[in-house]
Amino acid sequence: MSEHKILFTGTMGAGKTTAIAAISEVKPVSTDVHNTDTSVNKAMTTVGLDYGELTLDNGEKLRLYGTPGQQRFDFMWKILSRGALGLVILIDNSRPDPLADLDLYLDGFSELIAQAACVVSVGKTESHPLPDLDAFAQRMEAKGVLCPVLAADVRDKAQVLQLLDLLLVQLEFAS
Ligand SMILES: Nc1nc2c(ncn2[C@@H]2O[C@H](COP(=O)(O)OP(=O)(O)O)[C@@H](O)[C@H]2O)c(=O)[nH]1
Ligand SMILES: [Mg+2]
Repeated sequence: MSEHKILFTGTMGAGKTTAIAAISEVKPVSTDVHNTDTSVNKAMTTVGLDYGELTLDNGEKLRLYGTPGQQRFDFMWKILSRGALGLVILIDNSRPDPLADLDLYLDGFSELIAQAACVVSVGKTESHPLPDLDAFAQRMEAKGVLCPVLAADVRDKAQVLQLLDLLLVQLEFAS
């Protein structure tokens, strides 16, 4: 049985913990600790890792990691990226500058994105439709990055599975 590592990244509150919990077949591990960053309206935040597992129909096991969101932990992004097959970038569209958030992760994970599959998932679009998907696509195009971008609500298991499908299709595991 083969195993593959998939990363979920994004700002605090973008939905890394939610997404992994939605699809993990084991009780997810989350190192959420008390948030001392008062600029973020969220009781808990992830300074470490999320971890979950999902077995695909073909028997392959996905190890799902949520990265720390904050740039000051970008040294961990590199460590986590080793051997990863795919990256899901979660965008919180209710934040002040979601396109700048995208840039942060495109740059921070540029090596992984060049070698592996990626997908950009824009969340909270029901209340915050802008920037629209075109704007994200254009931002990537400007950087020469080609990742599918779609709106998704990671509270919904089916939508998180769809994100994984989009990664796996790029890796041609879907066949
Ligand atoms: N309304 C709405 N809430 C969302 C959506 N996606 C995620 N959330 C919520 O946003 C929060 C994300 O928190 P969490 O998963 O802890 O984010 P993390 O810091 O990236 O791990 C949760 O309260 C989710 O229920 C969405 O598309 N719409
Ligand atoms: Mg979290």
